[in-house]
Order: sequence, then structure tokens, then C-alpha cells
Amino acid sequence: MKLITSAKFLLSVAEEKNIIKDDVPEIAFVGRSNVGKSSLINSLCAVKNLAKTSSMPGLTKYINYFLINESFRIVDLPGYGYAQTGQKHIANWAGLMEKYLLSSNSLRSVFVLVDCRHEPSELDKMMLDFLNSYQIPYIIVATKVDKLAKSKVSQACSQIAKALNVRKEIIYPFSSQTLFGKEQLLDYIDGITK
Ligand SMILES: Nc1nc2c(ncn2[C@@H]2O[C@H](COP(=O)(O)OP(=O)(O)OP(=O)(O)O)[C@@H](O)[C@H]2O)c(=O)[nH]1
Ligand SMILES: [Mg+2]
Repeated sequence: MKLITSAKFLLSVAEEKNIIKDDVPEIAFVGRSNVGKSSLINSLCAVKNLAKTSSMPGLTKYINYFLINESFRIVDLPGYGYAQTGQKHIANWAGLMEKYLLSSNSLRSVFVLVDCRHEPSELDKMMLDFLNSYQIPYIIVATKVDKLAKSKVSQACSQIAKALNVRKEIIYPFSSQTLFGKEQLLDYIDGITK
């Protein structure tokens, strides 16, 4: 298991020209607004307010970079699919997201977060199509599993795997409330950031 011994906020980027392009390994977090991206980052790093969280969807508007263990970066991307952000915002979001995913030099994996209680959305499926078509590695993190009975977690993961047409082995159940699944995610991060 990888221990995260230091985590610090680096910068926020709102424009393509500021996307970092160096050789430092990166892991990016994507998913519907409010799915728990920022909470997951805080839980993994064990720092409470490293990434700002909110019950109001759409809080993370820019690309936020965090430097971990002085050796790799976690990248918090803006949430998608929040109805009130409007078409123009969605176009901006998609543009910046796409540019990030295609221009990062050292993107090792994308963590695609889905809420364990809900059927994955069309936007989730579009995200996977995009990652598949550019052969960008990814895993699925099924968030908020504290909201399910323990006995239902495996079944929920199977349903998500089926809906997204992926192998169940790449579905990682997680809760930022109970920290269920944290070790498995840190193991995975260890394997890809060495
Ligand atoms: N019960 C439970 N609530 C969670 C969990 N993770 C996040 N939440 C709650 O869900 C809400 C959204 O969490 P965030 O981490 O801000 O979500 P986000 O995906 O970063 O949202 P945006 O920045 O808007 O895209 C907050 O009220 C969190 O407290 C979890 O594992 N369990
Ligand atoms: Mg956020």
C-alpha cells in the first residue's frame, strides 16, 4: 500500500494554455458533479480540506492540481452533468476536459467516479467511450457505499460493470465516510506511480 505522506494544492487551471505538460505522473478524477471526487481526494490524502467539497453540485469548476509525496499529481476535474450549468458551460467543460485528457504528458490513469446507488448516466458512458477510443487507462470508483448495506455492495458493483460494459475487477467500491476501499485504491495508485 502506498502511504501518502505529503499532499499539497499546486494550482487551478481554467484555460488550455495553462495545462501542465511535464513528466510527473498524473492520476485524474472525473465524474458527475456531486459524486464525491473532492471527498475521495481528501480521504486518500487524509487532509480534510485539501480539495474543497460541497453539497452544492458544480463546486469544482477548474482543473485543480495537487502534488503528492513530491512525486506525482492528483488532478481534480470539474464535475459533469449538473443541469443548471447550462449548455455554454457544458461546452466549456467538455472542451477543457478533453484538452486535458489529450494533452497531459504523463496521465497514468483516470478514476471515473459513479454513485454506487445509481445507474451510470449517458455522460458516464460517453466518458468511457472517449477513454476507450484514446486508449487512456481508467478504473471505476463506485462512491458512497456507506449508503448501502454491506451485503449489497458487491451486487451494486456487478450492476455498474454490466451497465458500463466493463470487467468487474476494475470497479473499486469506496466510501469517504467509512474509508471502505481506501487500501485497494492506494495499492492501485502505488502500482501506477512507481
Ligand atoms: N455518505 C457519503 N457522502 C459523501 C461521500 N463522498 C462525498 N459525499 C458527499 O457528497 C457531496 C459532494 O461531495 P464532493 O466531494 O464535493 O463532490 P464532487 O464530485 O467533488 O462535486 P463537484 O466538485 O461539484 O463536481 C458532499 O456533501 C459530500 O459530503 C461518501 O463516501 N459518503
Ligand atoms: Mg469537487
